[in-house]
Amino acid sequence: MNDSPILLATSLAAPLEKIWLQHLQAAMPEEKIITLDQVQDASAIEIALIANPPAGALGHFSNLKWIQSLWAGVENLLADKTLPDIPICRLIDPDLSQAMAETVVAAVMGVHRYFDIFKAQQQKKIWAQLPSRSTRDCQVTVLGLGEMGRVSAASLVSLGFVVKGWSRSKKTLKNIETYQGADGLREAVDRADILVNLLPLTDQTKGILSRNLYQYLAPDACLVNLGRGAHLIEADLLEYLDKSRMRHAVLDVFSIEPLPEDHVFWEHPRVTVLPHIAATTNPVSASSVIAKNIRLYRQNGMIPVGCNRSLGY
Ligand code: NDP
Ligand code: OXD
Repeated sequence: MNDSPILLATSLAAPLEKIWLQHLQAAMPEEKIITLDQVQDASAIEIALIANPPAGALGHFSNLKWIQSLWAGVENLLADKTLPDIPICRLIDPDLSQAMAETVVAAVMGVHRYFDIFKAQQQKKIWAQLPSRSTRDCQVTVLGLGEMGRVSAASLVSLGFVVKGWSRSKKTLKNIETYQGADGLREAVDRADILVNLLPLTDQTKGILSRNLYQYLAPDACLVNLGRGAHLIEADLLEYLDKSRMRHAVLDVFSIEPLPEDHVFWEHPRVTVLPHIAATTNPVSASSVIAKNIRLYRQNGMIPVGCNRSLGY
């Protein structure tokens, strides 16, 4: 048993935090993992595992060396000025990327096969067929080619879609036309039938899903937003949907979550609302990833690559 306990600091409901504690402890029985209320000597703690901990909760852990988030998105953590200036590592878990790819395929296939239209027809008891369209004739553009975007884009390629991808730095990916930087955005989305957002939320990407972008999409295009709610300018999307310049939007993330009961998206005929489930962290696989990270640190002091604070992700 290591002398320095690992801190688990979350704002999860107690039963959920307990589940995490059990899985983490099972994945690394050689470690002692404690929660905030069990800390006796704050100076003994070098590693904190966190999921949106209460603001200021880590301020007095003077010997913290690194922080491991239980989530993939870190925009709230990087915005929290009370966190010490040490590496913050986000969750990189192949199971999470696979879960995301499955959601992307489900959402893209759903609109590609017109399930949105058939659902609307069902509500009016309309029996009307639509001509089938090949995936070869459907262009999907994926914004963000990181842990989530790459696996999702590859899954779409395997189904025959014409896939384009956009990232900050240049990428070479098999059977995917890639574009980068602000200059590459327009070409990446040009005439896309389906636009999938898997970007992190940063100062550069906030509000990116706007009419400035929609104007380049194919007529009747569909949007799949699985990144963050603040990527989306809601008024622009509503205008495009209501004027039938866009056919459908699948939205998993919202500026306010849970989505308020009176929000127009709930009953909008051209919107599918998902309750932020595109890729939910799996405590079993995540604990195994985190245990590996901690063992590497214990063995040779290696800290996993952290987020880049100046880039914001
Ligand atoms: P990564 O950091 O691995 O990838 C981010 C990608 O976005 C990279 O390809 C990066 O480019 C690109 N990017 C970042 N900024 C810009 C920019 N200004 N212009 C162009 N490209 C940019 O993140 P993940 O793939 O792990 O996760 C992405 C996001 O998905 C998370 O931040 C989170 O918001 C969301 N998410 C949502 C979930 C859900 O359930 N809805 C679950 C998990 C994550 P480059 O490769 O050049 O660095
Ligand atoms: C995450 C998420 O960032 O669930 O992990 O959105």
